[in-house]
Amino acid sequence: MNGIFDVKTLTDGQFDVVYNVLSFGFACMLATTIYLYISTGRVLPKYRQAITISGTVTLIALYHYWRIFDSFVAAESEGSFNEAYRYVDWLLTVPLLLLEAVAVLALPAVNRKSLISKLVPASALMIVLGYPGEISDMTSTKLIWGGLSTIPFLYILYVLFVELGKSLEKQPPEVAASIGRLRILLIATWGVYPISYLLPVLGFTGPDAFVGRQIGYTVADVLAKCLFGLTIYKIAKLKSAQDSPEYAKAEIGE
Ligand code: RET
Repeated sequence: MNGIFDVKTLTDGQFDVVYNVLSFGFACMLATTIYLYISTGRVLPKYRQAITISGTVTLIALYHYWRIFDSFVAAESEGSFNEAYRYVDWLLTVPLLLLEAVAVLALPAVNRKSLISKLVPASALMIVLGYPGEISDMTSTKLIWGGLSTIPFLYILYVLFVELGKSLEKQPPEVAASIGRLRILLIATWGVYPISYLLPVLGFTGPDAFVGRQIGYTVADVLAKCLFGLTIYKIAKLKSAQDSPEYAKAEIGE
């Protein structure tokens, strides 16, 4: 049944849970997009791109949650629910999330380009390799593609923790602490995706695995996109205040 889950097999209670979770995801993306876009002017110009990218990530997700929600509701009568929207969403938003994290650091161009040239292709590869396993009902297929997708996943973590760690030493302590928290947030939320993916392998079957996966992916999306974007905004404000006393006085009152 190739990536298509038959929604008619859900109980009414399960249907409502997924319905509400998807609706919650949509509301979070909508609110965060508006908030981030109207806040771009509240940081110094060199940090604005990071905020704009963060708002664009939630805007792309807003569109996809609307499509996912629509497809889920339509599937109540037609049956089939397609998981491809999520993977298209991730294919666009995961590289952008990494770009926004690199952009807010305002690193020298060589460091920035080197990080981007590693992180962006690796993140796209991670999503593309995960998809064949996501849409398969066979445990072996899920494990093989999941395993392949884990290689770029681990590589991304290596780049973020080892290579980025070196440039953290050059940041002021308060900023370095915020960036440290950003990385913890990233690993804690990104880790939810492979766990949700593995639910069918871990013994959850049919509708239970479907409901668990929708909750896991949606909650992780809200944390990885909205909370992450808002943390980027906080870092941009901190760095703006460090860079400019006038800004600090006007924005933070210090
Ligand atoms: C897959 C397949 C199984 C193995 C791994 C995966 C990792 C997925 C990740 C997704 C992150 C998505 C984000 C979306 C938010 O915008 C593809 C589930 C490792 C890490 C951050």
